[in-house]
Amino acid sequence: MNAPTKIETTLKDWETDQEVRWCPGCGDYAILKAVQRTLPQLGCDPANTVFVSGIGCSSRFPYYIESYGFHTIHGRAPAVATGVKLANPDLDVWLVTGDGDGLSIGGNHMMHVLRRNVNMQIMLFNNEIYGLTKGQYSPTSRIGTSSPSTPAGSIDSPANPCAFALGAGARFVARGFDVSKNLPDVLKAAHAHQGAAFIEIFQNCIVYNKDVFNDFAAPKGADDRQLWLEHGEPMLFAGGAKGLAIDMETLDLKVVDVVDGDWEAAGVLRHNVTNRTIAHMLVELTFGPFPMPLGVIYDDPAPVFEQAVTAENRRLSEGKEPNLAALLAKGQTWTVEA
Ligand SMILES: Cc1ncc(C[n+]2csc(CCOP(=O)(O)OP(=O)(O)O)c2C)c(N)n1
Ligand code: SF4
Ligand SMILES: [Mg+2]
Repeated sequence: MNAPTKIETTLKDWETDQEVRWCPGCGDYAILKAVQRTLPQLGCDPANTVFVSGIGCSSRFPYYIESYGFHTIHGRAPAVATGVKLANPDLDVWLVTGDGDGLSIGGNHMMHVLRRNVNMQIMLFNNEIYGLTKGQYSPTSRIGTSSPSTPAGSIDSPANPCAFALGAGARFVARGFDVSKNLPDVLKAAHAHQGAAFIEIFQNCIVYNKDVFNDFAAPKGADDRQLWLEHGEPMLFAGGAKGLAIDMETLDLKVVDVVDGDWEAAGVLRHNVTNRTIAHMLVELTFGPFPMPLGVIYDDPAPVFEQAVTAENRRLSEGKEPNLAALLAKGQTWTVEA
């Protein structure tokens, strides 16, 4: 996050004149609207905002936001976004990527933007497929996913984006999904966080991986299958009839029944966004026996990269006159004879 001044805008101010080229019914539309609705609420200034993406359907995003933007090359949005942030730390930078862009070709770059803690919001649209290139399986595709590149069903063990982010050292990890009414709140929390804020957004690719998130995202039965986390609040779901507690024998999470609303008696945990150990447990939960943890899973700020770089540059250049010619001629030069 960074926004030296807040200004008033409306959703319309963030819309472009570009024709939106996603398939009808694609979850990307809902995410776009959620972002366009949230930016005015945050007081963001289009002149101070930059959206940086890689390649993929999701990465078309910058075309549709009336701000500055870069549609870069496959997997390299983190490198370009880091450059943008270092060149002008006052800019409010949003990175948009897909499960393929961010975790296949760009997995390496994603790791470093997180570990360096460059101050930006990172939205990874996870549709568990390569949408743009016509539906090949991706690093997040489930075992058995049938696709042009896995006609007999995928046998790869899928990557877990939030576990990856935590493992890479991310200080903010959250989850949402395309049509969720809570997505703007997740985006606001990410924006308020100083540092790399990683958000996995489950997104329905209606053409190549239709409704794979319906098990928890469909409105019917959502209450039993979604666990919306809130700092300081008990981890309750199923209308408060169930919750998550620690199993003292296995030291893992377990689902407990809550009788008469007495969640404390049932041992239900109170969510603490700064608890990294519990965050690891939450992102690793198997959906089915457990609900899907959503919202802000982890939020514990640490010093940000660009401030350290700026401070070091200042320290090293203090009292010195810049002299490019001297720098270029300073040793380690040689002449190549023909
Ligand atoms: C260097 C390079 N390799 C491969 C491609 C082909 N390619 C374009 S997008 C893409 C995958 C996109 O998947 P994802 O990031 O999940 O985005 P989605 O389309 O699903 O939103 C691939 C493999 C490319 N454009 N450049
Ligand atoms: S291919 Fe899938 S992800 Fe891409 S625009 Fe179409 S529905 Fe959306
Ligand atoms: Mg994808």
